[in-house]
Formats: sequence, structure tokens, C-alpha cells
Amino acid sequence: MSSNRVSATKTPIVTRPSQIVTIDRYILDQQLSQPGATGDLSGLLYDIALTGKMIGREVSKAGLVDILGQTGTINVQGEEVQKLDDYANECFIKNFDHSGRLCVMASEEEDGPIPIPDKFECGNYVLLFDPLDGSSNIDANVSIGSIFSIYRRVTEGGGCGTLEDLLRKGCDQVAAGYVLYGPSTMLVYTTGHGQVDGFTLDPSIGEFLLSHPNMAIPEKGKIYSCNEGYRNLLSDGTRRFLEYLQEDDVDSGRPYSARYVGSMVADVHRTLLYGGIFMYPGTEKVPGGKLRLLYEANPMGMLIEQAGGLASTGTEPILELQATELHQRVPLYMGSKQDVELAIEFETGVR
Ligand code: FDP
Repeated sequence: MSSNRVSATKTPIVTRPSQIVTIDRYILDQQLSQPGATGDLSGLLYDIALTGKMIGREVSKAGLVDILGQTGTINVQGEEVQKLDDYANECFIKNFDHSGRLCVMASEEEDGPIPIPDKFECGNYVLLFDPLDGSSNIDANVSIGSIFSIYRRVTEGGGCGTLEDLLRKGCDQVAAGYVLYGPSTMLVYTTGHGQVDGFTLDPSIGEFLLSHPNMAIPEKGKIYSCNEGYRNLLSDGTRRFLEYLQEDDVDSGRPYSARYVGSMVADVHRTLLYGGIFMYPGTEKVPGGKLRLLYEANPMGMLIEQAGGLASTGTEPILELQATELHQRVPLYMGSKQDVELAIEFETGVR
């Protein structure tokens, strides 16, 4: 008899339930460790997890558009097929407008503030989000993500929040994070206190499970991430920094490797795990670069800094910038502390 055959009496190997920490349990534990917590922030984080699961489900069907129906058409169920970024935007708005926890929202996809409908109560928090970042990658089946940022309101007297609640400094964020739709769906978030945690969706049970507790970015990396197609448009400092990273010098770990997905969530996620630097510099013609302060730079900057890294415009800390417009753009250098410090030296002319 073959010895490879599994005995019918053997107990199947399964993960012991005590080893699993669901995101719900984790959020609740964190809430209980904060004296005076009302549970509102926990509620918002649960809703982020739900929204990530809903968007992730649709993203995973993106390659089936030719079978399930093209955008703008009516599918076999008689439903209109929505563009994925419209779906993601609506999903955020509908999942967050009625909980009584928010007083106003803003989305990368909308021109102005998103008010809470009159029929619902307003709360003490403010949510900003980029519902589907990296969306130009969807058709190529490349990782994309959703990014979120949460603040406490500053306007008083209850009622709906205003632009004043939304135009903030990144250092005022109380929570920030992203959901990455990649080979696995992952939710990574921080509520400050130097703690960043990552959860991976187990699709078989529909739960985010704690997979990357207490994430810390390496002090120095070996990878730079930048769209070098724009090299000739970059400042002299940025060009010299790239040349420096490409030089051969074993002692300082050079040359660095280049990795650029072109999907910020994916590029920052890799940077958080492996270290190095992600940058989207400004150019002479477009000094602010492409990325948005409120929807991309601030939340990702908070995560990177809470994990021990640095986020800079090249001359100033990202998280200290006072936003003046909802869709303000900002040049960005973020990642391992030593690598970003080096970029700043080149940008400011110290090197
Ligand atoms: P996308 O346009 O595909 O939505 O800010 C959006 C963003 O992607 C980022 O996710 C990404 O890092 C960047 O733009 C890519 O821009 P380039 O194509 O100019 O490199």
C-alpha cells in the first residue's frame, strides 16, 4: 500500500482559532485600551473594512467586463454596469453618510465637500478618501487601492461640517490607511502612537485577519521608485539624486534597484515592507507634481512616519503643510528615513 495515502482517521490540519485575530477583534481591543473612547472611530474603521471588501469584490471581477458587460451598458441582470472608480466612490459615500459619525466628507473624485444628507445625523469626524487610486492600471490587472484619512472636526455647534474641517494639516489626522487590491486584498492602517498594522483578507471567511502586526519600515532601503520617463523635466537636485542612487558603491549599498508600478498604493506598500524611497517630484512646468496632498500624501505620509519613516516635499515635512485647496497637489518623497533625508539634501542643495 502506498505510504503517501492519507489515513482516514487523521485529523485535518487547520489553523487553530486562537491564533487568528480578526480586524473586528483588533479594533475593539484598541478601543478598550483607550480610556474614554466612544467607539465612533472604531465604527469608522469597521466601515472602512466593509468598504474595502465591497470594492475588492468588484475589482476582482474587472477582467470579466467583456463577459459581464461593458461600462455604461446594461448587464444580463438588467443592471447598469458602472465604471469601477464611480462604483468605489459611491460605495464610500453610501457606506459612510448615515452612521452619524461624520460631519462632512471629501473625495478625490468630487469637486467639492460631500455633505451629510439632512435626514441623517452629523458626528464629530471628517473623512477624506481616494476611492480607487492607480485606476489607470485596472485594465492591465495591476494592483490598485483605496486610501483614507480621518480627522476630528474643528467646527463647533454640531450640524454639517465645512471646508474648514477638510482643509487641514496631515499631523492632525487621527487615523489613516489604505486597502490594497493585489494578489491578496490588504488593509493597512494606523491610529498613531507609532503603530501600523496590516490585515489580509481571507476570502473564504470574508474577514480581514491580522497578518502584519506592528509594521516598521527599514531605516534604509535598496529600492527607489520614480517615474523616470520625466527625468528631463525634473529639478537638477532630483536628477543628481537619481544619478547618485545609480552609482556603483558597495559600501553605501549602491546602485539601488528601480521599481515603479505606477499605482501609489502598491508602490508605497512595497516601500513600507522593503524600505527605500517612493517619489513623485514636481517639475519646472508643474512644481506641485501630480499627487494630492489631502487624499494621497497626508494619509500615506502618516502611515510611513508612524512606521518609522519620513515624508517630505523635498524641502518641508508633508504632514506640516496647511491645506488651502481640496485638490492641492504636492511633490512627494517618502520612505526609509535615511533615504528621504538624502533626497532632502539633494533637493535643498546641501549636496
Ligand atoms: P493613476 O493616475 O493611475 O490613478 O495619483 C494617481 C496615480 O495613479 C498614482 O496612483 C500613481 O502613483 C501615479 O498617479 C502615476 O502617475 P504617472 O503615470 O505620471 O507616473
